[in-house]
Amino acid sequence: AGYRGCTIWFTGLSGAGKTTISFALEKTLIQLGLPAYGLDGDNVRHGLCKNLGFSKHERTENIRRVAEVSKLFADMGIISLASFISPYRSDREEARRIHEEANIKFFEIYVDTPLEVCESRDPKNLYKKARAGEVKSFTGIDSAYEEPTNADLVLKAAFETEAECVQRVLQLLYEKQIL
Ligand code: GGZ
Repeated sequence: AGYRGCTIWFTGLSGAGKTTISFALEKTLIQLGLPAYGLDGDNVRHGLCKNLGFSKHERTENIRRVAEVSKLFADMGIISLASFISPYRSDREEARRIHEEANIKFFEIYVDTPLEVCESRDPKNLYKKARAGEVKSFTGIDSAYEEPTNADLVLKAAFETEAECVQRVLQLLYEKQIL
């Protein structure tokens, strides 16, 4: 079967497992001979979006830019894996619209990990800093996260292994005739 470029959009809290799952998926897709590329805060917020912070307005602009770049990757035939908190429903809808307008498939995946679990992981101590008021407007603490209501897939990453999550995304791509 041939492959089709598309965007797989992972949304969820900081520490939910978005990047971990998407990079494992990227590795698997490449092993299958499919071009895939992961975009996330680490490779976008230091470059393309380095002038943006975490206000509502700046997050909206961050998501818009990433959606435009991801669309271009997908248009080149790449399976683009975008992992961003993308806390606002309207921003995610705009990302979807940007793709659909260009006839490019877009799948929203909600990495649904409870705040308590994310906060207990806290690999960068950001939740701790947010609780202490040292980091402001932190998603889940003093900034909103609007849960998806119509995601293409929901991953309960606290209860499913990384490998199971990857398999479920592959299954989705198969059902949607991407693979
Ligand atoms: C949320 C923040 C914040 C604030 C810094 N709120 O776990 P991380 O560290 O590696 O991932 C988070 C990342 C979120 O960037 P995104 O581009 O995905 O956000 S959004 O989609 O809302 O634009 C976190 C870190 O940046 N970080 N400050 N205040 N996350």
